[in-house]
Amino acid sequence: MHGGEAAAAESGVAPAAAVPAADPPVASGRFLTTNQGVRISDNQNTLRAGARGPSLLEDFAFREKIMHFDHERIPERAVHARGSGAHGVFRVYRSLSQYTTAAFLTDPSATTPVFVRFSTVNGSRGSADTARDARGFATKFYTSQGVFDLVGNNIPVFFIQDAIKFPDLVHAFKPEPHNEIPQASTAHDNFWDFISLTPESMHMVMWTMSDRAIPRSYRTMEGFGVHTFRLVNARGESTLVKWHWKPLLGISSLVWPEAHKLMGIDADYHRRDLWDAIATRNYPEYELALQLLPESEAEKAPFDVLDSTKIWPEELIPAQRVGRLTLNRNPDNFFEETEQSAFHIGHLVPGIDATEDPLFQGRLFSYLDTQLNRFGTPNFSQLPINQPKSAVNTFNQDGFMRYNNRPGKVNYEPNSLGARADEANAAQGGFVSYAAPVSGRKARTRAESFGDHYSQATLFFQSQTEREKKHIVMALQFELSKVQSAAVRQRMLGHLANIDTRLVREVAAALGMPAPSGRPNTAIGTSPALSEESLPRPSAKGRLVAILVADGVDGADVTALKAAVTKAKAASHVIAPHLGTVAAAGGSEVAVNATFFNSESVQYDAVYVPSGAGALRTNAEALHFVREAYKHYKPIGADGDGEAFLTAALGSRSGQPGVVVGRTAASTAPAFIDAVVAHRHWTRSGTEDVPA
Ligand code: HDD
Repeated sequence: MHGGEAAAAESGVAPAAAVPAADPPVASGRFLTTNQGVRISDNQNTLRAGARGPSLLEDFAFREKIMHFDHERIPERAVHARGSGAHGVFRVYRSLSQYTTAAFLTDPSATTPVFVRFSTVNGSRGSADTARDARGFATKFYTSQGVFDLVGNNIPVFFIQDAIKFPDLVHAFKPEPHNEIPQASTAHDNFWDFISLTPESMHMVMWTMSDRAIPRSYRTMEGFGVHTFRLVNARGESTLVKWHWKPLLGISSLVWPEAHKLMGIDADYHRRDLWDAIATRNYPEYELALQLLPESEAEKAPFDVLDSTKIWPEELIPAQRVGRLTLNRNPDNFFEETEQSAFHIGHLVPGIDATEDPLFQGRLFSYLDTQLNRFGTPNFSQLPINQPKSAVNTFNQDGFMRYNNRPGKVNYEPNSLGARADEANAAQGGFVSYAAPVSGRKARTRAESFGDHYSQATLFFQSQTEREKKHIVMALQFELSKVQSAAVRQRMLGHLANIDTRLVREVAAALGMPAPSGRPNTAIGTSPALSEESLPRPSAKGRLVAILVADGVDGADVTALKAAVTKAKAASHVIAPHLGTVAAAGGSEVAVNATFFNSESVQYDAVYVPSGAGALRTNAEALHFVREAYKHYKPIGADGDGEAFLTAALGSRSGQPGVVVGRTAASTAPAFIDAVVAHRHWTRSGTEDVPA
C-alpha cells in the first residue's frame, strides 16, 4: 500500500483514483488541443474585440502557441551543425576478448543498436551538404555496458595536435566575423592565414583538398576514430587501436564543379541520399576495421602514436575487418533524434580507454560542456536518443527538465537507510581506467616526436593517382585564388614546397606567383590504401541512372533497361520534358519521375537514352544534360536512335571511354552496367571543351 492509500484507509476517506503512469503527451486524438490538453475551437483567428478590433491578452491559446514557437530553436552545434542521422545495428564477426572486455566487441551473437550522425564541419545548420569539408561520422553504440560514442570524421587525421588551438582553428574556418562571409567554405583569408601559420595542419590540408572532402554520398565514404585509443582486456593489458569504418559500397566522390552546382540545385543531396537509401531498404553498410598495436611496440613506430596528425599506414599495420554496421531505420523526427543526439568522446565503456593524445584529452572536456550549452541542462542524457539501453542507477538528480529521479527517501551514497547501490569493481563490469604510467614535469610543451609536419602530407600526395593529384592541385588553386592577402598565399606556397615540387609549381603558376623551393621527403614512398581511385569499386549498387525519354520512346526498351538497372541493385529515374506520362511507340505509356526543368545531370550517376527518344535531339536541356554528364566523366548509354541523339550532343566524343552504344537496351545493358560500376571514366578525352 502506498503512503497515501495507508493514510486514506486510516482516515476512512476513499483514496482518489490513482493517476495512471501516462506516456508523454504526444499528438493523438482527433481534436487539436493546447499543451494543457484543452480542445481548441479555432486555430485560424485570434480572440479579438470586434471583427476589426485589437487582439485580447486573454487569448491563452494564442499566447501559448506563440510562446512555444518563439522557443523552438536550440543553439546549433558550434561545429558539425549540419547533419543527418540514422538508426542501425552493429555486430562483431568474432570475439575480440584477446584485446578488450567491451561486451559489444566480444560477443558475436550480440546485436548492438546504434545511432549514427553524419555531418559537415564548417557550415551552419541550413548549409549545403556538398561543400568541400571534412565529414563527421559519429556513432553512438547503445551497448549492454552503457553508451560508447565513437566521434570520428571521414578523414583520419586532424588539423591540430593540441586541443588548445581548436577555438582558433574554428574561428578561422568559419565565416569571417565582420561580415559572416563565406558560408561553409574555407576559401577565404582567415582560414589560409591560420593554416599558413600552422604547419602541423599540412597533412589534413592534403585530405581536405582531395576528393575525400566532396564525397558522393555518406554511404560511400570512410570513417575514422582519428585518435589512438586503448583496448583493455580482462588481464588489464592494453592494445593501442585506430578505428576505421569501411563502406561496403566502396569509396566514391563528386567532382568539384558537380559539388559546387549541387549546393544550389539540391542543398540536401547527402541527406536525401541517406534517407532514400534507407527508405528503399538499400541499407548503408560499413565494416569496422581495427589497426592494432601492442602498447610495447608503440615506441618503435616511425610516428608518435599520440599525434593526431599522423596515420598508421595500412601497409605497415593492417586494418582488420572485425564487424559490420548496418543503417536500417530513418528517424521518426529530425529534431528529437538527429538534432538532440549528444555525442561525447568521453562516453567510454569498460575495455575501451583514452590515450594521452593532447587533442583527445581536450575533447574529453569540450563535448559535455557543449551539450550544457545546447540543452541548458545536464539532463540531456535523459532524452530518448541519448538514453543508454542498459540499466542506469545514479544519485545524480534534479536540474532543468529532470523527470526520472530515483524513487524513495535516500539520495546519497554510502547509505544504510535505503536501497543499496553498490559500486562495481572490474570483475563485476565496472570501468577501470588503464593504469598508464605517467611522469614528467608540468610544462606547456610539445613532444619533439610531434615535429615532422610534412612527411605524411608528402606520403598522401605521392600515393594519389595522376587524376587525384590534379584534383588536389585544382582545389588549392581555387581556394588560394580566393585569398586576398598575397603574403598568406606566399606563405602557403612555402609549405607546399615542402610537400611536393610539382604541387607547388602548379599551384604557384595559377596564382601568378614564383614557386619557392623546399625539401619534400620524397623517400617516404607511397601507401596505396590512401588512393580512393585505386580501391575496388564493388558494384553498381546504390547508383542512380537517369533515363531520358520523350513521346515516341520505345516502351519495351525502357522496361528492359530499368530491369537491368534494378538487377544491378541500382535505381533509375525516367526524365522527360514534362511530368505525368509520355506516349510510347506502340500505344503504351511510360511514367515520368522528373523533368528537364526540375532536375539536372549532377543529381545522377549515369545517363541512358533509349531507342525512340531521338525527338530529344532538338531539346537544349536534354543535350545539356548529356554533355554535362560527359564532362563529369559519367557513364552514358544509348541504343537505337538514342545513338543519333548522343552524336548530336557529343559529336565524335561518343566513341570515348564510358560511352556505351548498342542496338537494343537488352544487348547494351551489360556493358552499360559495367560502365556504371566503374563510376567515372577518367581516361575520357575532350571533357574540357564540351560546352556545358
Ligand atoms: Fe569535435 C562535434 C569530430 C576535435 C569539440 N566533433 C563533433 C562532431 C564530430 C566531431 C563528428 C559532431 C558530433 C555530432 O554529430 O553531434 N572533433 C571531431 C574529430 C576531432 C574533433 C574527429 C579530432 C580528432 N572537437 C575536436 C576538438 C574539440 C572539439 C579538439 C575541442 C577541444 N566537437 C567539439 C564540440 C562539438 C564537436 C564543440 C560541437 C557539437 C558537439 O560537440 O556536440 O564539443
